[in-house]
Amino acid sequence: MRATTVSTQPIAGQKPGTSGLRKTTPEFMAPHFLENFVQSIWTGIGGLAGKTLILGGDGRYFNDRAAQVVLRMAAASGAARVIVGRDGLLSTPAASHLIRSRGADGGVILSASHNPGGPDGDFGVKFNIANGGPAPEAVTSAIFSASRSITEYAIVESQDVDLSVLGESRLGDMVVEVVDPVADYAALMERLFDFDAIAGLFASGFTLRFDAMHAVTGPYAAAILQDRLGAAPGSVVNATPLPDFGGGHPDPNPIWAHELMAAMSGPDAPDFGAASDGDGDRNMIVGRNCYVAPSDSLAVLAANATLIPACRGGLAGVARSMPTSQAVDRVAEALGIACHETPTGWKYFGSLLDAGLVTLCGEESAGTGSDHLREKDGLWAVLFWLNILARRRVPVARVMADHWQRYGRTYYSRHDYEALNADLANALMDDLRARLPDLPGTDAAGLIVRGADEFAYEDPVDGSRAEAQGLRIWFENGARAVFRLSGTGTVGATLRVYLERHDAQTLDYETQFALAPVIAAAEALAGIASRTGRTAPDVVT
Ligand code: VG1
Ligand code: CO
Repeated sequence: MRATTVSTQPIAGQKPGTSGLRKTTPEFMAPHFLENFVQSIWTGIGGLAGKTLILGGDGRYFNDRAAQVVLRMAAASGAARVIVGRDGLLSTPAASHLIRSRGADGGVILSASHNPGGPDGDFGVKFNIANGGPAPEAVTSAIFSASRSITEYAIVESQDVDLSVLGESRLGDMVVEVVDPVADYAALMERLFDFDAIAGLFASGFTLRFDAMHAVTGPYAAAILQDRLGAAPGSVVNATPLPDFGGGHPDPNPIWAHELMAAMSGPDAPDFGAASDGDGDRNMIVGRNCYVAPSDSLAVLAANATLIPACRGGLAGVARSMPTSQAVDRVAEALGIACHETPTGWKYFGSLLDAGLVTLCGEESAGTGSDHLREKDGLWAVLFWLNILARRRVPVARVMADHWQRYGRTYYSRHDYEALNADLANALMDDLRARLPDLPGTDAAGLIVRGADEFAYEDPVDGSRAEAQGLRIWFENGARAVFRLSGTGTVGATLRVYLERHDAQTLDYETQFALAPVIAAAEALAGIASRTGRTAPDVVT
């Protein structure tokens, strides 16, 4: 088989963001775009000769074509073996697990995660390293710099590899091994959780609705929740991955998973509801008439961790991204364990997990995970909750009420302003950043500012530093507002405003009401409405 060298030139904008490179699908499908980026990955990791890679994606539009390109380019660059999920599918956590369990050198995940898919949607490529986790900053910058000086890429000429049949074939000298995307992952889940207890819960009549949002978790959830654990057939809805996610937005939050939210309200609602995102690493948890905020979910998992077999011996420590609420800090304090605060994005948890410093970690954006692999893991979080409920045998609402009773309630919300003019958004951040030193002691719509800074992080394991990770403002009543620009969008800029306030007395406020003073203070400080003309956020979670 002949490897062809194709001349190309650098294409601007191939800088990986919070989680891989994301662009609109047409941009990714433009001539040489994907090929340039894939070749830049190979260069950025020091070549592919003799290496083994994992490959899979979330099934979105262009997943199938892109998988064939990656295979042909891996063969041309001398990879020894690529292990691919059947039909080119793998959830992000399943890919992370396979990298680890098969001792691979890394993996390519074809996904733009929670971004919509389809010919007019988004596409993305992520590269994970040998520990199973997202490539750290040093690797993504090497990839980016390779993309800026690329002159050619190598690709073999061949027919498409048939990815619908399990087993091995060859592409030139490279072995292509097609594996069941679910099997290894399901076996891992069975080792971490008490499947007998969860099966007993379902046998007792406990009802579930898992909304796969037409994304990659459908086959995983059906196999594990229905086939192995005995949830009633039909408990997993929207279970078939579709190239455009059925026209939906595969982002598990009350806005985009409104169908699930509606199904979970009222006396006849199922006992437990959950949803996941495009690539299966996020989770939304909702009980009957009871939405669980992601930051609270992380805190509840930490507080109840010893109920699952994998954590029977306790937690080494926990970690959360900086904008995530401090609910889990309160649990860590009570448990006498460390709570690490990292920048947004799963790549920052990897070294802490590798070093055994933390067992659980999570983000406010519906991501939770543990040391079982190196990505956040949607279905894992669902099973964790089910294991807790199987042991405690109380409704979700009661778990939350008990938790708040003990730790107080950390009211929390994120307000997103999407598709802003990028210059305008940058100017808003620049101006606020410049004013940070003068803010302490000033009054912001009635709240006195106690402190303000720009978050920077030094990794305690490898000493690497990440600067400019969000503007933090604390108020005298203990409330906090954080301002950050998203690193996953594909159009303009998205401003995220993270709002938080702890209350030990009143536990049943409506969230936006409880946060009203902090929302007003954030507006007074940043002038979002006057600068952007937006009077309300596009998405409130
Ligand atoms: C967002 C979330 C972040 C998450 C990232 C990837 O990033 O805020 O917490 O890790 O998406 O999630 P940003 O930069 O847009 O705020 V996923 O499931 O889309 O890969
Ligand atoms: Co995701």
